[in-house]
Amino acid sequence: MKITDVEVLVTSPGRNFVTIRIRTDEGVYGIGDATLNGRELAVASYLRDHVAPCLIGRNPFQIEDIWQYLYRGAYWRRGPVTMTAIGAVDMALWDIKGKALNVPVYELLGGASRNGVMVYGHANGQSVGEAVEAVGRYLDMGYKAVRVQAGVPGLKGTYGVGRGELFYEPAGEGLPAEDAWSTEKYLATVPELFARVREEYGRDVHLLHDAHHRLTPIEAGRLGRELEPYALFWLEDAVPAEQQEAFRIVRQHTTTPLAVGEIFSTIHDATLLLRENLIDYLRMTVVHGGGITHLRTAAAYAAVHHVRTGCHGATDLSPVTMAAALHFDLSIPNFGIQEYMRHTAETDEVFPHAYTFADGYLHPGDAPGLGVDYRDDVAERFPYRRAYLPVSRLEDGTMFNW
Ligand code: EZ4
Ligand code: CO
Repeated sequence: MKITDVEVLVTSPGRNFVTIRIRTDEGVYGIGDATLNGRELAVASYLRDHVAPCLIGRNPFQIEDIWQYLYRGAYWRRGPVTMTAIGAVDMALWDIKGKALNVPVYELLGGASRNGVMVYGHANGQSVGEAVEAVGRYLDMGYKAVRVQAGVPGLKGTYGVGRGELFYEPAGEGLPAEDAWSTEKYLATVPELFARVREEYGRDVHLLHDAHHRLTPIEAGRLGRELEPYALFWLEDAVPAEQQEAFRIVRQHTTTPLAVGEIFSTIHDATLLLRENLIDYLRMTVVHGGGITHLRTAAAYAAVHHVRTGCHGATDLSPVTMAAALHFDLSIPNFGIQEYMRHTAETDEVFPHAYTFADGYLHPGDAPGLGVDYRDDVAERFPYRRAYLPVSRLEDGTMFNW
């Protein structure tokens, strides 16, 4: 089998997605997600202009060799644009192999290790009261785990607080929106939020929270400690993780489990975190972490250090990534939880998929390959629109972390 064509497809069914489709001389094709939120066209160009010409004529069954060729061969290793591009190619190759052999990808990865993949949804509200109510709606839908975020009084545009009920979508058209941030105001609301949620719904639900890279190590230690009575499943992105050593301080001050890694590009972003047991969940995912091939390396390294996975699964990760993550999650021994933000109906129409939700669990389905397709006829109705994630400033105007 030989690769004959590589297409890079850009569509915007409610938000932008970049997709790669790799065709072969035997008629089998595979698709992969190449979406990097707010920087989509950089990856599209990387794939179209630099990667596609090198793939033509190769044997798509040589997934590992092609991964090494793109990683080592670029000379310029790592980085989100490169690793997203490699991730997209890798997904498409696993899809091709599954379809050619007529098995779902999880069978190629060692087979199912569990019946389904526990997912968490995003409950949020402008106020603590609204967020508490939103948790109830997720429990009614069968979720066993819920992430909870509430607006911070006095701040414009808090991370994690959406406009609709199910579709939190931070990216917006036009130039980047500007949010305001105050750590003092934020820290004053979060413990109350979780106290209210536990009071209302009891102990029998996993609760998660995302601090989204906003805290210093000592502030994160304080928040983690104050949340201990509410027994969170995890506190996510407590501090920005460029400096892995910072997690030593957080760890010294709290037993709240810690998750990090949605913006990591390779396992090298997490080696110290894992070696020193500084985290509990690794959030790298297929699209931004170099594909299924590299995520297997990352998960294996994590397993040695008692760390489980908690793959990123926001709306900017397309249904192709969601499917790839589910095949991966189903197969590995140290799966923890999977984030699941539902896509809009338009997105699901562009990407018909075999995965299904029931009783708080997703299952990738048993269609050959990844079980996701791409409908050109629908995609063409939604041309690319420039969009950005927001930026964030302190109340005095200082640029901060979004
Ligand atoms: O901000 O995916 O846990 N989920 C998140 C997401 C990220 C977006 C960025 O593109 O942190 O909401
Ligand atoms: Co996050």
